[in-house]
Amino acid sequence: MKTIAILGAAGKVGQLMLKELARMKREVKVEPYGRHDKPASCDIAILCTDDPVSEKLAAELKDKANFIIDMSAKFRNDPQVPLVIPEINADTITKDTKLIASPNCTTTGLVMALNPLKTKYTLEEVFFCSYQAISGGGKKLIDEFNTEGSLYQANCVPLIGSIQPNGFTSEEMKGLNETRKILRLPKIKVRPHTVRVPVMVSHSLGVTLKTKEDFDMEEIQNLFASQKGVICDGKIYTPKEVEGRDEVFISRTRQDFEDKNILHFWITFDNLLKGAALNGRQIAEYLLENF
Ligand code: 2RA
Repeated sequence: MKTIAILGAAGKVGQLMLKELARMKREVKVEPYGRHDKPASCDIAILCTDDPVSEKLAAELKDKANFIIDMSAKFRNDPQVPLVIPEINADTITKDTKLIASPNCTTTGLVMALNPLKTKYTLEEVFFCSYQAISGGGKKLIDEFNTEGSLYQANCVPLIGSIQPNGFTSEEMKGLNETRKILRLPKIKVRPHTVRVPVMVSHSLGVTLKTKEDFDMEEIQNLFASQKGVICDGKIYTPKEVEGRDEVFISRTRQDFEDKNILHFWITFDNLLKGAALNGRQIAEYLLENF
């Protein structure tokens, strides 16, 4: 039986990953480890750790694990490391791949929506404003939110991650860099704005997309609906309704009233599932099925 080691199993992401691995399509042996444990050899190691610990573990495990899946941001921009959403770019994993990165949650929802449109339209520019759940900030933010007088209660906080020298936040820069890498569109312009809102689970994004060609709205609806892992059925979805669901939900699709090559829509999805643990499990399943 194949063995999957979870590093950082006691943390929030690690706990979610353990729960998610219980949903594996095939039977596997799951071995939970702490962040500083030294695991035995395994088929797949999943690093549910922060950037510095992931860097250390990836080096330590390279001869012990056939594949390493890293859930942190450490390797996402490394050109040698595939950044994978299995429905979109599993083909970037080859037999020589050792390390695979799983993307940022907000980027995941965005690219799941953009990917099917890429086949028919030239995607030029995307603006998004995110409405990100408290749970995305982990235990630390959940505890802060539950403290009397927290800034995050009944409020919107337009700061996620750290401010970079260019004035954007680290979360916003992930939206740019990871979108370009996953979609293999190095020139797409991404205009991000990320905001924390008092919702416990499920991230949402208001998106405006500009393409070279004018949109055919019937085709747009069909393209969204054809993407595996996406639901776009004409209903309006809110974060509360999609908590615990695997799919990315797209609604409020509408063509701009002035420019026919501009499309507006709303995305909402469970940030802890497709935005994190579910994507990790899907990468593991892909590896077990194909290598
Ligand atoms: C957040 N995107 O929601 C982050 C989680 N990695 O804060």
